Amino acid sequence: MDHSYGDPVFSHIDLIPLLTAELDFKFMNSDFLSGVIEGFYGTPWTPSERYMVLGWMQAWQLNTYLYAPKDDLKQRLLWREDYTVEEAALLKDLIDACQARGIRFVYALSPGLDIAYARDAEVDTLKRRMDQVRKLGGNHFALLFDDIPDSMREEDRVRFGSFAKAQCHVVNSLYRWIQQTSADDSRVLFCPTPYCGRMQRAGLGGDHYLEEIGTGLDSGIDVFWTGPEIISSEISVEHVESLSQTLKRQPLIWDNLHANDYDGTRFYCGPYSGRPLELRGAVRGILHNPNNEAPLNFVPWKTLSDYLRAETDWDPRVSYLGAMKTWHASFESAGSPISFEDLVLLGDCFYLPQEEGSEAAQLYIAARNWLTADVGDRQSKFETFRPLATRLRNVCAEIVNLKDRALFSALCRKTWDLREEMDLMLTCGRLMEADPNARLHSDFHLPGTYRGSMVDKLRGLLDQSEDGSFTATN
Ligand code: GDL
Repeated sequence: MDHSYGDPVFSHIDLIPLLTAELDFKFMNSDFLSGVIEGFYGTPWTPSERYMVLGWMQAWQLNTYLYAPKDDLKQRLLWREDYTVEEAALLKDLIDACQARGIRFVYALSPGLDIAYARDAEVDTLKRRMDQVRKLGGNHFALLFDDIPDSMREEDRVRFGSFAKAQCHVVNSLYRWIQQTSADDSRVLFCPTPYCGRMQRAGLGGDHYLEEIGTGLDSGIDVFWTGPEIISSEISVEHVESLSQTLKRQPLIWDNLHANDYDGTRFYCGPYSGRPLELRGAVRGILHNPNNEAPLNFVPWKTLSDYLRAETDWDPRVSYLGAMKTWHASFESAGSPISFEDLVLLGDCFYLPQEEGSEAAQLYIAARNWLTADVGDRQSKFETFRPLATRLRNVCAEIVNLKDRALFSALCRKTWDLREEMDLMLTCGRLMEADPNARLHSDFHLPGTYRGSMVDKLRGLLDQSEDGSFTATN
């Protein structure tokens, strides 16, 4: 299941006393689920990363951790296989660590890739798998049916007639069994096959899938939903209210706002945003599936916690700057110091999937104004761009000197690309400065090594326009 277990590493935890206050807010009580889903594709977190995450969660009163790494083989592909003794011991440590911090541990299984819903033995297998986790101390479970084949086996069709009914049968059977045999407060969470508005409109899972879930799934089971999209820049109250009618319960938000598993070159450290405060009253909870790189989630979770605690006013940018201020303490460099202002400039370049922070937006406009200017204006436009670009270049370069090597590892591949672009642009600017008609070239950006990947080449063949459609490039 996982890698080496060392002692818990509490890096950054010395920051926590600054952040912990006596908190007792409505959306932080334990019925309202708030917290973290380890639910991304890619390498699962290491034990020490998980301890760090749990420490932050405890400090920020996020009450639920959902164990669902897509690439723990026994969570998904090999869901029928028990954990070995060694793996079980690691899981027990994690469950204990959650309990010690007052965090609800939820264990997820994703059997949807190949489960035969009609076979009772499959339900028994799921019970056996859950029982192993229960013996380790876990008593909350999730059954996830996201990202699975949208076709049914003949035997399932004959017995149930629809995907939704087949899934209700399996999940209800497990729910009843858990209710009879577990602690009173055990929660069961369910992720439907269509789990966002776009999938619902596309009819994923078959006709009336969500209606059948609404009527067929026991009302005590929570249903996940990611919003209008898989990665939703906004989730409105109206959107979830209309869904609640269909589901006959309020949804539980699976929030992918900061997930970056779909693009290894990016990460998101912008604030939790695009969700009005009123959303909290319209859902059963908000669980956040974050950046793969655990250390990069400091600002996302701190701002999520601020959002959950906010009473009447909520300004994501203010929350972001406050969280960045605290995170800045982790950017101690063995080389030249990194200023708070430069960290914000860097953070603004890795803000949110559909949005740059204001300083990055300003830098982009300055770059565009310079490169599209008439020859006569170019120099003055370059003078606006140059100081910003130089600061950004230097802070990217300084990342290699971070004393916090876990933070360095998490950042270095992402900041490398940005530094390369700044280097190239500054080189071009200098050449143009000397001669407006100079041939632009750089000895460090040569064909093949720079932008030479197969992916880059393929990207060059299709242009995407703003409405999302593609056309072949000429
Ligand atoms: C998804 C996956 C999730 C993944 C995310 C971002 C859900 C319910 N499932 O669709 O595991 O990390 O997109 O790529 O969101």
